Amino acid sequence: MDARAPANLTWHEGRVTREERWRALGCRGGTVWLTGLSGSGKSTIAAALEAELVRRGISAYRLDGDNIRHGLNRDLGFSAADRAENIRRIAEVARLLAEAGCIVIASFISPYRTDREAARRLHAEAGLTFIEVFIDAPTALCEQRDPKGLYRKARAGELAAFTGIDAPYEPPINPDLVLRTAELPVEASVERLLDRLRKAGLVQAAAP
Ligand code: ADX
Repeated sequence: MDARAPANLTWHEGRVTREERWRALGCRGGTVWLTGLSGSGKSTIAAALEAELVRRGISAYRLDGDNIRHGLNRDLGFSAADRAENIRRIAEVARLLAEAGCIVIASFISPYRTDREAARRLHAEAGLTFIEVFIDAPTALCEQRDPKGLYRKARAGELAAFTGIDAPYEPPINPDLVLRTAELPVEASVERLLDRLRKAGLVQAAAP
């Protein structure tokens, strides 16, 4: 039982164990967490990996920064506290989807180590795989790409607390995988992710 759980609530066990669920559905859940600057390539890689997994008949689902902030997290901004709450909620959702048997592909700047570590811990406590992937691209390159024009706005002083300009990004110290998108085409990144997923036992060795 979680020591922080509110009083007067009872956890209800279902009739199906995780193993029974996964065996019956032919799936294995887990979370791939992509972290990196805006414009580093997280969303592109996430979409490509999702498409490849689904093509193979694997239940995969993307959780993406901009999308989640349209709905579930529309009440949150970009202060350190709001970013922490953003990541906390997403980690909880990822854990639920992973438990249900999905390979969750979470792509969020997630600039703070402590927030990412909390997401990892949440999965570890539940015995679920969590793979942290650093989407590594130099700030200068992200700024040059500037797919949404946000670096330009930040430089012009029209957007405050923009990651990489006037808000911090803390790179992972010991990520499970690093993808340097300045050098690596998207397909090669997907191959490396598939390798990592195979190693973790979430994807079968042979492609169908
Ligand atoms: S996080 O820092 O809380 O993990 P998240 O990944 O959800 O960020 O959202 C990042 C997206 O929000 C960016 O891709 C960008 O489109 C948009 N955005 C708007 N304002 C900011 C800002 N100040 N810093 C970073 N991203 C911002």
